[in-house]
Order: sequence, then structure tokens, then C-alpha cells
Amino acid sequence: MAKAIKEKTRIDELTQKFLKIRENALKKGLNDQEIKQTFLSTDPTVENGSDKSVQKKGLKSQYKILNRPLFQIQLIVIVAFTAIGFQLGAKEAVYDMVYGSRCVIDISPLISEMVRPLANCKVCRDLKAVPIERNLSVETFMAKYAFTGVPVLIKDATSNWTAMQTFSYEFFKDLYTNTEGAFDITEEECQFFPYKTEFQTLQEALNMTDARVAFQEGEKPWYFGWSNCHEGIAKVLRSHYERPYFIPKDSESSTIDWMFMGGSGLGAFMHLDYVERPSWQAQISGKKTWDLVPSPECENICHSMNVTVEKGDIFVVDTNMWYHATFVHPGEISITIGSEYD
Ligand SMILES: O=C(O)CCC(=O)C(=O)O
Ligand SMILES: [Fe+2]
Repeated sequence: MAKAIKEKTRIDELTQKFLKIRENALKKGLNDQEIKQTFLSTDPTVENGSDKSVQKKGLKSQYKILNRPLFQIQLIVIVAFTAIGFQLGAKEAVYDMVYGSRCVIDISPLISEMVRPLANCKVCRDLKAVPIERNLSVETFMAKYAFTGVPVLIKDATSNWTAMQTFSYEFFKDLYTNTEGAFDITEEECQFFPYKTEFQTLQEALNMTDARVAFQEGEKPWYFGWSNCHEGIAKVLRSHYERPYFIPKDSESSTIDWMFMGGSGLGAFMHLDYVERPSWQAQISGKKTWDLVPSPECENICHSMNVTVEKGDIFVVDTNMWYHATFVHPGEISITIGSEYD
């Protein structure tokens, strides 16, 4: 127990130090995109976020950054802390504690936070509410939302999906239990977010007592999320939903589906993700409110907003650009499925 407390204190210290370093780096005017490129690759075609032209421009100066003494010192400190973190086995703990967010880049999330590309605050300067659309055309979606960083709620967008009648806790439980290797691959290659539960794996989460599943009195609440990377499961899931009608047919969509499921109250706590692309999320059941907060570099320019997503709606948001938290409304259990697009 004492060891665990000591370790937690060390992780806390480590976290604080990392966050401080990043704050200082930003204050000193370092460009996140440059730092990211320096860290992540020597491949200047690696892009992240929505405004690709801006990022390409930023790449020119990426090599200069290595000559900055401040950056050299920071680089050493970061690498040292990361090494300590990994040695302590703290990667996962730090990850859960600070972020619990989606991440496809296999590096410490603390580094992710330090090297996150700066958002283009112009896109949200005049935005006071999340736009709501119906019958959204592909052209309008592409022009106004797809890669601009402006979130959008599309009403009644899932009407012909059989997911609406099919997805439930029992459906996922049966699907995973009856598909060989599904739980194993989820544990090894996908992500599982326990949020306000004690579960460590999807298998545990899909093995609750009936009383808890039904939120009976005295039972602990639950809300969790996971990604699917099992081909067979993906096939089944995709037989129940389609690419949202407003996303162009030739857009490259991720093969990974994300599901979030649970009862009323806080869903995901406020966080920012480190995924390569913007996402859509369809509300299959229940009602959920998203709180959106601009990233720190935009906080004096852009406004925080919230939007309530009802059954049948699809919400599109760049989760790399907007801090987000979710709250499930009382009533029907909330079930969502989503993915990324390009
Ligand atoms: O649906 C939720 O509760 C959280 C979703 C989320 O964090 C995401 O899609 O990035
Ligand atoms: Fe997220």
C-alpha cells in the first residue's frame, strides 16, 4: 500500500513537471507543430488536424528548432522524464490520470500534450453555439464543417440504421462473447476506457450482474467506452450502420469503431484526444450533452459551448481541437457508435 502511495506521489510529481514544461514551452513561443514534428518523425508529410495548408507551412522551420538552446534543454528533460516514467511503469497510470483520452500515436501522452498542434482559433472566434443541421449535403458538410474545426450536430441522421433497434448492452455482450478472440484482441490492440467504473477490460465490463446492468437501486453506476479492432466484429457492427450520408463516399474512414455506453451522470471527463482525424458519433440510444471548451491557446478568443445529442442525431467534432466532456441524461441508457473520417 505504502509503495503504491509513494508511486502515485512520484507519478503526480512527474505529471506536474511535464505539464509545467509544456506550459513554459508554449509561453516561450515554441510552436507545437514544430515540436511535434521534431519528436514524432523525420517525415514532414505527417499531418495532424484540420488545416493542412497551415501545417505544411509550419514544417519549413521544423529543423531550426533543434538549434534553439531552450528546446534542447527541454528535449533532454522530456526524454529523461519519459524514461523515468516508463521505468516506473507509470506510463499507463499517468495516461489514465491525466488523459484517459483516445490516442493513436504510440508515445507518452505527456509528450503528446506538449507537442499537440496549436488550434487555429480563427475558426471558432464567432461561434457561440454548435450549429444544427438537417438534410446536410455533402457539399455543405465539406465546405463548412469537415475540416474546419467547427463542430456540428446533424439531426435525424440514422433513420435507416438497424443499429437503432439492435444495439444494447446484451447485443455487445453476446457479440463479443460469441466471437472467438474478440476480447483478447480488444485487450491487446484496442482501447478501453473504464471512466467511472472499476473495470479493467471490456470483458469485465460486459460481464456485470443483471441488477447492475439494469441500474437497480444500490448498484454501482457505470459508463465505459472502447474501440473495436476485430475484423469480424467490425463487419457485424457495420452491417447495422452506414457511413453518415453527409460524408463523401471517397473519404477514407477509419476501420476502428468507437462505442460509449452507460447510464445517467458524467460520462467522459473533460479531455482532449490525440487522434489523427475529426470524428463523428451517432447517438443510438438515450440522450447526451457534450460540453466543449476551446483549447488553451484559444480560450480568450473562442467560447465554451454545449450541445445535446438525441437519439438518431450525429455529432461531428474535432476532438483534438476541443476539450470535451459528456453527460448522459436520465432515462434510456446512452449508446453511441462513431469513427473518424478523412
Ligand atoms: O462519448 C463520450 O462519452 C466520449 C467520447 C469521446 O471522448 C470521443 O469521442 O473522443
Ligand atoms: Fe474524447
